Amino acid sequence: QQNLSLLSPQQIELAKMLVEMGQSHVFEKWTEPGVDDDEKRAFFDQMARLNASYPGGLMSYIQTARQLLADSKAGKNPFDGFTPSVPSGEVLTFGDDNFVQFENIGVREARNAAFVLVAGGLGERLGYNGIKVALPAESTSGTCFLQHYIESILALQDVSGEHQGEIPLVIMTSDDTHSHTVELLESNGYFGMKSTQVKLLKQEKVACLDDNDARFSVDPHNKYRIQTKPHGHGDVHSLLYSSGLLKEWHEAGLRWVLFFQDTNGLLFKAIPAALGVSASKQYHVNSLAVPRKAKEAIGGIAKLTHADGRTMVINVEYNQLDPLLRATGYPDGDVNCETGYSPFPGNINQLIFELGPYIEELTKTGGSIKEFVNPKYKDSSKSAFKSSTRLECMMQDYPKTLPPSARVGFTVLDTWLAYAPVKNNPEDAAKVPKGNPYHSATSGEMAIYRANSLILRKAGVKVEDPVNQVFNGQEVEVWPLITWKPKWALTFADIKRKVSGSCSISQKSAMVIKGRNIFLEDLSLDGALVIDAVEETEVKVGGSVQNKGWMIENVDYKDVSAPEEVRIRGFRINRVEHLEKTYSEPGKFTLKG
Ligand code: UGB
Repeated sequence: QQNLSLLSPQQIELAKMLVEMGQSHVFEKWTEPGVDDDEKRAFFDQMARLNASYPGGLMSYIQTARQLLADSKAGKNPFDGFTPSVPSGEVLTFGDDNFVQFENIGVREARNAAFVLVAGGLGERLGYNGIKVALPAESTSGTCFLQHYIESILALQDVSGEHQGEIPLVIMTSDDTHSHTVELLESNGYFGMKSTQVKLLKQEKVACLDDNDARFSVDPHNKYRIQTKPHGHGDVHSLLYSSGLLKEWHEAGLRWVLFFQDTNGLLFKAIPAALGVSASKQYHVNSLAVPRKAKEAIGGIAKLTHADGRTMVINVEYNQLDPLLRATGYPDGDVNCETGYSPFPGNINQLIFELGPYIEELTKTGGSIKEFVNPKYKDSSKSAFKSSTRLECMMQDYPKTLPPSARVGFTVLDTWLAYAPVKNNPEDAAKVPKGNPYHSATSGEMAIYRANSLILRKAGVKVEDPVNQVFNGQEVEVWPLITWKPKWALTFADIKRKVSGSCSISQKSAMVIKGRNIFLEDLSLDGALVIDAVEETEVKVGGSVQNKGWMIENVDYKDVSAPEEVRIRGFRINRVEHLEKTYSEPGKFTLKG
């Protein structure tokens, strides 16, 4: 009964489709024709966007939702007929010959790679008010995650000084993160990357559903809008496909696409070796993994074998692994084995795909990924929801549609080397069961110092043992505060080239290395040292550097006088005394403490 002349033929089609698909309630409270016309037009704009951004359009969204909601109501197990077992993959140990060999291959392969950062998530668990990629990964240099990622990619691009073209970076954003991400990049000159090298792809949200018939939820604040929520990181595949970038990369001769998440300050220490594994084993899909504590909130990688003989190696989300195990002959569910870890490696959701087979698959699927729905029911009749729900999808579910011939593998790396995300707020982190990782801003930062200390130890530096300290209710190891720019060292071989003689670093020390050609030789550090040099300059740092150094001071997360970035990690660095040297002239220099 609305004034149809207001609508374009496409909008009339959309309206008809909505009515036919059982959505006439969305028009129920509309005013008479001629009133609120702008709002009504805006409603159709929203519908057109939702229709265009979902593979197959809204009709397909509603049909899939009905099916998945019916399965959920019936308690259908998404893994029905499948039995899990522990898959075999490549297990690496940092610094051994195997690891070094893979790093060597991987670091050379990186120039054939494109990187894709999924950063559309709001990070509700962390509760930080800004975007997560803008958070400092560590406080010695204040480098934020996005800067660290970009500098790591640039360092990979420059390996051995051969400028072999640019490594593309795609960032998937959402309405929640897009404008802040653009602002962060633009106000920092893209952190040294060319602006044309970075592409942003914004994911759209999907319609929320009120009931098992998949009726759209009308926004309680505006009767001319449908409520929407994020669809999950799985959107990255259809967005990449429809952007045309995959084809462009393929034509440019690229071979790998690496997907990674927003807040893992260790990731790039694992990338070269994992990429080396992909190249050597010719994996179409390679998931990076770490040993996983049973019930830890990361997915487990499992081999699933169907009664009909089909098998796949796939991530099983943490909330599904325990019930699946219980239903298939493991009455204790997800428990640690004699190693103290779950036998299923933990998915850290850093994925390496071979581009050719990836394009081939997406040409068939358009990039749509198997979805799931997770309604919170009011009662056991499962006929009504506590709040609206929506379909979701995960990027690691990509292998679910692959044929059995696809080479799907994984690479397990030491947790201390590869994985320290910042996901949990201080209060929740403090409640994490003892022995399980906090995944907080506190633990994320301390993990960087620990990894750098352990890497230097492995290269022969005597790094003193850490002390235990409590920040925001979380007990962590405090190692010397050691950081370096990715261009200083990407691989263990780089570290070994840059460190020689007899070096030692005391626990209360801090060391920040910013320049590329800085060599530590017979250095004994007991204090704080910050050193930078321009590209053409070589600096040998040695002797005994001793000063009062930097102190770590506790900050309570409830102390609103401190900036949020500081509060959530529970400490700040008080720079009492340090030796800071910047070499801005070309040449060879020696710094003797
Ligand atoms: N993200 C998006 O870009 N868009 C979205 O709509 C949602 C998220 P979370 P999650 O590493 O510990 C994943 O929320 O989804 C981005 C794996 O599924 O941090 O709970 C977001 O910005 C799980 O198997 O994680 O769990 C972020 O960069 C396990 O590996 C990324 O997606 C777990 O991560 C992940 O989003 C983990």
